[in-house]
Amino acid sequence: MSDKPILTIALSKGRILEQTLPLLEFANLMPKENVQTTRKLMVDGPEDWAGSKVRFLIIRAADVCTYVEKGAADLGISGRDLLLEYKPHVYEPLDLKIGKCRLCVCGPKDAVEAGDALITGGRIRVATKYDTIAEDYYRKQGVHADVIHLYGSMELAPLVGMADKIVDVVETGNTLKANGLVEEATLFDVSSRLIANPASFVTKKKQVQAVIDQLREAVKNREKVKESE
Ligand code: PRT
Ligand code: MG
Repeated sequence: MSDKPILTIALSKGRILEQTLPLLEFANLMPKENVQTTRKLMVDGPEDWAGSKVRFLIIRAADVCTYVEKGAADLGISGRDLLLEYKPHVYEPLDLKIGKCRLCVCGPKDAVEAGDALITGGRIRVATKYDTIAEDYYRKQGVHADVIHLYGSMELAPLVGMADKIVDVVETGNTLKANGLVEEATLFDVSSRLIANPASFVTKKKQVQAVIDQLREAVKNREKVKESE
């Protein structure tokens, strides 16, 4: 039996996994199996990485901050959108500069272009999975947001008259356009962040710092390659 400490890293399955893997590869931190196809939720990584045995958790993007906050994972990769919404007690030592998008308030093209804010009696119906961000945004304008919590495809809600606006992330803008919506306001720029459990930062300082350093180099390398393209 190996008595090496285990370093657990939570990865978001879904759209940012594909951009995460080249960074892990550069850092020699690769999962032993293809995490894009395996049905396993826990996958082994290198047996000896900075004195630790590494393992990966492959979980829903919105759950990564929970695993890291609770200490079930030492490190994780999460979109800034989710960190701003859930405000987990974690450190955020590195911007990985992947999964770039922006968190926006969007509405029906005709209403936005006509300057109609769609506020009725100081209230507005907002479809989103970012409940707190949406409520805060409208509260600051003296408007009460009746939040309709959805898990995806927010763009449909105004189309069927269920909501006046949506608060969601936008990347190319193609989904908005295809559904007759436009951006009304940009709230935050988003990219994926490396996050760390505060206790792991102390108890596994050497390994956690090594991951930060190696991934920082991987990000720098990726930016350099992109510039030269
Ligand atoms: O999809 P699932 O329900 O499993 O989980 P999830 O939506 O939480 O995860 P996933 O993998 O879809 O997104 C994970 C993270 O990727 C998000 O938290 C963001 O930080 C980041 N990201 C980057 C995006 C996008 N770009 C993006 N374009 N997340 C979602 N989208 C969606 C958006 O919701 C909208 O429906 O893509 C659509 C808009 O794309 P465009 O290109 O048409 O503008
Ligand atoms: Mg999604």
